[in-house]
Amino acid sequence: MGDDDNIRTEIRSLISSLPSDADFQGAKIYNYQGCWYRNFALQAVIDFQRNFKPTDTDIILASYPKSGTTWAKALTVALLERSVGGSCNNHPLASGSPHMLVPFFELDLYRKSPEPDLTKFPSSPRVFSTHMPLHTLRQPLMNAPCKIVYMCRNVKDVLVSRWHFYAKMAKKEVERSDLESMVESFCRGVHYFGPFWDSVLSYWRGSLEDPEHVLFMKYEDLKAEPCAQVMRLAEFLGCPFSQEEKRGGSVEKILELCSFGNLSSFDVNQTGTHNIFFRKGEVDDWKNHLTTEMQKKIDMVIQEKFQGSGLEF
Ligand code: PAP
Repeated sequence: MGDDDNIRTEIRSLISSLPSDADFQGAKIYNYQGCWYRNFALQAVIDFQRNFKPTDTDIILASYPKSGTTWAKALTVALLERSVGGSCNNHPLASGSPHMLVPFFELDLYRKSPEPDLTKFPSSPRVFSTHMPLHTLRQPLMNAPCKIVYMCRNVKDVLVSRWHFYAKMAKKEVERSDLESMVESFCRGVHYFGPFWDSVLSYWRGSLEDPEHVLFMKYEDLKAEPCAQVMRLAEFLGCPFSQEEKRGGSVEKILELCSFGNLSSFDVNQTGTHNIFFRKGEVDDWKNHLTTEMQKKIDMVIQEKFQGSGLEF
């Protein structure tokens, strides 16, 4: 089925008025509110904006793709469900992948239906995810006091992760020419859910303006100081660890439950795609793949776009 087949006439005419370009694979992408989307995701974004009704306790996990979304989803589910007990085998994460437990607005819920039934949502509080930039969420959230967590990752690792992911999806070996095209489209700012810097900066500024409702996290920090970062996340979500839990090793248990090795070993293949979200899970793997020329190009763009923001990679 082609990208256009499920797009309603009304949305088609709206989309046709938007700036368009092609991503690194040559697929058509459209710029809506400063962000690039394929048309099926854009239809879902518009339906989400029109129809989503927030509740005060909603949690939204946001990220640019390949920044640690799966990990953030698992950690959030594990933090909220920690009364379920210590055994890994009877935990919701053992029978449902993080992506099934925490659906994306634009890639799952509103992609399937313009008005999905959210009354039977599996978790309470409801936990959603998105790759949309913060300004696109503002209008539908209507100042509801939702908690928004943004996971950010070094863009060079993001690019390498995406390159491998793309090859896995296309069921082929990684090809250098694809990586070159990705770096090119990244530096132009013309890529799915990009520009990267607009995604990151929207949430970075949001977190500075409203730290009670927007938490900015880094994949690298989670790797370097996992306990401190998980406690920070729990605090932000309003479910801090008690002293007794800390003494009992609850933080470490959650980290173990959500570790790369553990999550990737769960047999949760209902969607058949669980394993494509796990590759290496390391920091600085880009050093094994990017040429010096690619690195320099990316560094120049990053320096220019993040200058003065206070954010460092
Ligand atoms: P998504 O945006 O498509 O949902 P996302 O989960 O953000 O994907 O990114 C996948 C990356 O997170 C992979 O990185 P890599 O290609 O560099 O290896 C994946 O390995 C990594 N990842 C997934 N789960 C974990 C985890 N529990 N701990 C650390 N890294 C993880």
